[in-house]
Amino acid sequence: MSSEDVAGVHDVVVVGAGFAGMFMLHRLRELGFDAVVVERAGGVGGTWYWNRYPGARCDVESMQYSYSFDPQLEQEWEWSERYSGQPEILRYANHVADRYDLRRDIRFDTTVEQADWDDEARQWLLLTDRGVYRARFVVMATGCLSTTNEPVFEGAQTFAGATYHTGSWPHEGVDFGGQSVAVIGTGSSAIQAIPVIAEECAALTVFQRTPNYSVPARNQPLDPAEQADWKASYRERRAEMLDQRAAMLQRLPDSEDLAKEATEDEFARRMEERWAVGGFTFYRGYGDIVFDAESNERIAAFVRGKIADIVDDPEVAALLTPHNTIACKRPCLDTRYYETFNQPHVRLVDVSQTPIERICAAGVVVDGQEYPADAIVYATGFDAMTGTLLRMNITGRSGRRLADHWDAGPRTYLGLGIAGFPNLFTVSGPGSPSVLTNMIPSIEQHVEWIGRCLVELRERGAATIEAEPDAEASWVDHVNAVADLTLYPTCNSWYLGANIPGKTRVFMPLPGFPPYVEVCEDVAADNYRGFAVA
Ligand code: NA7
Repeated sequence: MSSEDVAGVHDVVVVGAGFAGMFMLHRLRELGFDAVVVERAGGVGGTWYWNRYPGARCDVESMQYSYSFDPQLEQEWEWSERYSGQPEILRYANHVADRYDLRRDIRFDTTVEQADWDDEARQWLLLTDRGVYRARFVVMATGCLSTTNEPVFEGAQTFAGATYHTGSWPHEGVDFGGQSVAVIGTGSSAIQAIPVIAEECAALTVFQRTPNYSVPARNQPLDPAEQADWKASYRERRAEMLDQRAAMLQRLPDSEDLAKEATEDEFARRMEERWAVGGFTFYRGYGDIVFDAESNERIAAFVRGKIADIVDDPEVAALLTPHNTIACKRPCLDTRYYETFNQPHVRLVDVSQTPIERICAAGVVVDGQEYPADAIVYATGFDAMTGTLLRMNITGRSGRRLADHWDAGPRTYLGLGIAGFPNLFTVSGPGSPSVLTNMIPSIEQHVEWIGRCLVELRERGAATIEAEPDAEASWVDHVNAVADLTLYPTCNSWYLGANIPGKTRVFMPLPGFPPYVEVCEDVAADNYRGFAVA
């Protein structure tokens, strides 16, 4: 089928068959809509389909990183570890696809190349590499981290060995046995991958531009009694999760205490306890970590002390030690990350002052020195939150391009709708809590909201819904104002788009899940306030 052929006309086309797209399809079917999903991959799972790098694992605990929409699914599925690895999460995604017979309405290996609003027909026209789809509504379930960031290094094409990106890892896996491997980047993907690659390869060279704080995940097999305990009270625990600012429960209670006010003893005791428990609970020992620079620095200093304790060579420890705000970039969890640098075959190269100069046939060149490699792993992250949407060449009313509308950073109403782009919904879009939360509950909340909205439109006989420009402008102001209350905008994170050269710096997600949900509910109850319905 060519890109010109009409592939289908539907009520709704959902783009993406990750956790958002799969649940959206299931819900739309239940609500009586004719929907299809188009998906560029050959299978379901979204981020878990692509990110198959060694050590890939979810940082949210398994009992919470799972769907809640079907209590039977929740009860029947058995997780094996505290945090699930990528293969297990992908098995879960495939199980969901089979269980709800989703595949018959998913068009795999289909990439959206353009999406145009047809004002006359009041329909979207989606041009894919496998034909044209027409639909009254489009739901972009395209994920926040689905377009890889591939920095251009001079000479990269001349490299004689194999290259990989953590975000699009070969399905058959990679055998690094006996090889000399270069890893570029030290974000959360690299922090997970480095210890595992180091176990396999003969020599590992890590090129670090910015050191990162990381806390032990303390992954372990999931205790069957703990799993049974969760299952016995899943409803209550899910409700409790939704009351948390990141839509997840921690192993130790969140505290609202101020770190700067704690005594030395109390501070050390609490931090040690949380370091030992591991996971994001570490970041919740004090309520002001992302609000108060002095408190933040105290917690950062604790982690710096841990790095100094773990890493044998003081020079390497110093290089691995971050000095920026902790938890300002996406917090990392690890399994023996800092320890890996004590191994004799692992070398750390600082590229903060002298960037990677070029890549040559034999390896990576920094400051005139050549570091030989048989393989290069780019762990260089993603064009987060907006990259995938912008790549789809979306045009709205009067041919306005999304790229122009978002010229000064993403603009949305509630992270769900965009002014001038009728009948287009974004799941976990910029301006919603998305990446600052446990993604699955956030996805479920958006999917439920969109589903209810479509039913409402159908009942009213309305053909379009569109964010009003004023509502969108106030929402953008609101997101900025909330972000400005925190320390988040102070560092070069992908939350801000700072990792992509030339990308406008705007803090994209909205901190705080429960107040956000309240606003969404309120908007719906108030006749979809801020949306024009016609
Ligand atoms: P991240 O967190 O964006 O990390 C990318 C890393 O790559 C980071 O250390 C970057 O350094 C580094 N990088 C990027 N470009 C370059 C160049 N040109 N030279 C050297 N180093 C470079 O991506 P991840 O995949 O680790 O994690 C993304 C999210 O996926 C994660 O937060 C989870 O939510 C799941 P920098 O810090 O920019 O100096």
